[in-house]
Formats: sequence, structure tokens, C-alpha cells
Amino acid sequence: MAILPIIETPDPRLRVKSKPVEQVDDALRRFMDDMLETMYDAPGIGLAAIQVGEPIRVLVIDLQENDQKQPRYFVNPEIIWASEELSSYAEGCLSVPDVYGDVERPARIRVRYLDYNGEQREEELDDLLATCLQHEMDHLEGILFIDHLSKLKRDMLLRKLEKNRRQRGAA
Ligand code: GNR
Ligand code: NI
Repeated sequence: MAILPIIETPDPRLRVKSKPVEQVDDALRRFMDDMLETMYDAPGIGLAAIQVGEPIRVLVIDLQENDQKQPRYFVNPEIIWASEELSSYAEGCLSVPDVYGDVERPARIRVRYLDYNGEQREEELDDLLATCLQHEMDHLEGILFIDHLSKLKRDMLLRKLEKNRRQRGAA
């Protein structure tokens, strides 16, 4: 297992569209385990492969509720249904560190994907899990949560990010 470096905005790799995985094999499982370890270390509740530089359609999620580990692996995920009802959540992103903004997304989704063993599954997700999966699936398209905000709000967060970086650099 290994902790991988996480790419941060404005790295152009975050804007790449990720390609479908052809085979869920041991090499991919090792990579997904490294992604999970990287996510726990950060810490975060989700991570898309492109955030560690691999443009493949893989993401991991663990909401880490009540200290119980519950890792979830999604390969080639597709949203096959989304509710009309929306929900809003103050999102953050390991690639846009330490800034947060409210994003509205469908409250419930139905997703089809391949699991850790390459088996096809279908599941209905809601609440934070639905939000997080949609945030991660955006990464597969090269989209960041700040893209869903007004330009005013986005520019404000990006200025705050730069300010945080300057202060950290000076420390
Ligand atoms: O750790 C994360 N928290 C989070 C909070 C609200 C909505 C989405 C997320 S995902 C984020 C980790 C990350 O950047 N995944 O791409
Ligand atoms: Ni993110």
C-alpha cells in the first residue's frame, strides 16, 4: 500500500476526461487500495483516480461514519437515474483544499458500476453518498465542484486558496 500525491488545481490534469477501465485485475485492485489509503490519510470521504494522476474511471468512497470503515469502490460508474428533487451540500475537494461552497445536485441517484471484483452492481444512493458520488463522477469528466458556483463565488474561493498557499509557504 502507498500514499500517492494528490494533484491540486490549477493542474491541467484535473481537466482531463478519464477513460473506461477495460479489466478489473489485481493491478487495478492494488491501485484502488492505494487510492483508499491516500484518501484516509488526506483525510477525505472520496477520491477519483485522476486526483492521483491516473485518467481512468475509478473512484473510491468511504463516508467514515461512526468510526466504522466502509470502503466502496466504483469502476466505470454510470448514473442511470437521478431524482428531480435536489439537495444542497457544502462541498470541499482535496484538489481544491480548505475551501467550501454549496452545490445543488439530485438528492437521489441510481448508479451502475463494477465493484472491487469486477462484478456489475446497481444501487440507489441518497444523502451524502449521492452527493459524494456525483462529485467524484464530475472528476471523471474533468469537472470540479467550483465549476458549479457563480463566477463571483468561484473567484472568491480561488483567491482564498491562493492566500492559504502563500501563508503556508511563508510559515
Ligand atoms: O473529502 C471530501 N469531502 C466532500 C464533502 C462534500 C462533498 C464532496 C466531498 S468529496 C471530498 C474529497 C474529494 O475531493 N473527492 O474528489
Ligand atoms: Ni474532489
